[in-house]
Amino acid sequence: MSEKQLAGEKAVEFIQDGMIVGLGTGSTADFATRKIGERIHNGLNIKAVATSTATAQLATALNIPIVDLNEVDKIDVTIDGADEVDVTYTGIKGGGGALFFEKMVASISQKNIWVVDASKYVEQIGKFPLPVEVSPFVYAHIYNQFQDKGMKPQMRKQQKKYYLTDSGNYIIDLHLNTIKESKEMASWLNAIPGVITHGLFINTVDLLVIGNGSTTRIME
Ligand code: ABF
Repeated sequence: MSEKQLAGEKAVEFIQDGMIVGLGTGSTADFATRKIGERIHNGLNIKAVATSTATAQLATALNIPIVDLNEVDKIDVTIDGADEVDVTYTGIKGGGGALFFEKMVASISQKNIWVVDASKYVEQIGKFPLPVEVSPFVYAHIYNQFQDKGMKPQMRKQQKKYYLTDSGNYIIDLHLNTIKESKEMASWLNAIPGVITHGLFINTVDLLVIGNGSTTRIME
C-alpha cells in the first residue's frame, strides 16, 4: 500500500457516526473519501461537504451524502491533503487547484486533519510553488507586481488555456524556494485587490497523518 493510501485510510478512523465531514481534494484525500465510501456501504451515517467538484463527483459515485456548506452550522472533521507542511504545521495547499474551497471548509471545521506522504513533511516550506488564486478581471496587473518583486510568477495552465478554478478564477504560482515569514507573506497577499486567496494555510491543521514507509505517523 502506498504512503498516500496508508495516510488517507488511517485518517478515516477519526470519523464517527452522525458527523458532518469535510472531504478534501487530491490523490491522498481521495483515499480517505474512498474509505469513507466503504464505511458508508457498511452502515456509517455521515453527511459530507466537498472541497471541489471533483471530490463531489467521487463522493456521489460512492453514495456519500453531500450537503452544501451553507446548510451546516459546523463541520466536525475535515480530511484534506497538502503539498507541503513544515515543523510549525504551516502548510502550502492548492497544487490541486481547490485552495479557495479548501480554506473555507477548513475555517468551518472543528478538527482539520491533513493526510500526506512522507515527502510532504519538510523543514521549511516554499520549495513547492505557492498558489495564489486571482480574479481574471485584474490578473495581469497582479502577475506584473509579483514579477517586479522577483517572485518568479507562472500562470497555471490547462492544455493551452489558463487553468480555471471551480470559482472561475485563475491561479498564479510563485516560485519562492523558501518562505521564512509566512504570516507576513499571507498578510501581504491578502491585501492585494484581486487576490481571492493563497495557498498558505497557517494555524489550520490540528492533526497530521503521515504515510511513512509501510506505516503511518500521527502528529498533533
Ligand atoms: C489538496 O491536496 C491540495 O491542497 C493539495 O494540492 C493536494 C495535494 O495533492 P496530493 O494529495 O495528490 O499530493 O488538498
